[in-house]
Amino acid sequence: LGLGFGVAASAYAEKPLVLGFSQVGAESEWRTANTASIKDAAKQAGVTLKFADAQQKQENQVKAIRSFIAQKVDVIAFSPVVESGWDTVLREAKAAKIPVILTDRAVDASDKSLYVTFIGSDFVEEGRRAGRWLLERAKTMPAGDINIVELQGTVGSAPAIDRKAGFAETIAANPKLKIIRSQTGDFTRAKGKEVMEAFLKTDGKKINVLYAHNDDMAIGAIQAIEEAGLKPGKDILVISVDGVKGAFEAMMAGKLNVTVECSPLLGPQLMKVAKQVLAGETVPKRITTEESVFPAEVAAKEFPNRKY
Ligand code: GYE
Repeated sequence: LGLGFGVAASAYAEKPLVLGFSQVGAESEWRTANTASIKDAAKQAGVTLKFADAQQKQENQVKAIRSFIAQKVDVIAFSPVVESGWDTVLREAKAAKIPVILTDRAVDASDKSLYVTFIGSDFVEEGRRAGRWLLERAKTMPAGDINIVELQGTVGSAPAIDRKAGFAETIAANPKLKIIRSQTGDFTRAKGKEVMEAFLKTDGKKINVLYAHNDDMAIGAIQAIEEAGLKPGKDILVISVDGVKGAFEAMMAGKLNVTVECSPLLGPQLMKVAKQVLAGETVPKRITTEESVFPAEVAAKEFPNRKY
């Protein structure tokens, strides 16, 4: 009997998995929902989470990863702020035999053995979805050029590079669609507003469409459009990506025309994969999030179902 208890007790005493997570920052509604998802899922899964916020700086992420290596965590996960420049620190993790999981954003490392898997959205497809919405809408617009301004995400980040590429590739099907200005707003409301103000100052009357790489920049830009005496959603069509609650509110107010969904709720999947990796199971190299598109017409109906 004593032995039986002993076995049970040691099973309970199993050490919880220690996960070091380096987050990009807190730049958007998407990001805060992503952080909440990871923290909640860690608690649910009994994972000990060491969480570091990099304030959108790669050097801070490198420091955090090095400190996770020094602390000998079981698994490291991070959402790389930009795509390039990770080889050295990833090699350090590999040398320390700590598996690395990428979440949300990709790296451009040529050696794919430097990470186990990448969990996140297909950003090129998101850009294409935004483009397809506009191609359809363009059919109902007056003859002549349709001038587009673009607010890009963080320079060098996977979502900015891919959302730009997918959109450009798609709208190329209609030569009337012209991107007249394209600049980064770093995924924040404040910068989205600031850059849109500059666009409006130089090209105000010419602008027919705004394509923003995330909802927060679109929301900032909407404010700039209103302050310039124009109607967002009407005088200037507004397209964005993420599908956060703020975007649904803007759609219900008639100020945003469409948002392409990008789910930040990656926490549960990350915990599951971290456990599988630690148990020595093989996991797919790429785990893609499933998403849809929400035009303003369905916003009121969908709003109560939104989880972020
Ligand atoms: O779209 C944006 C955030 O990497 C997918 O980062 C993420 C992007 C998201 O700041 O709002």
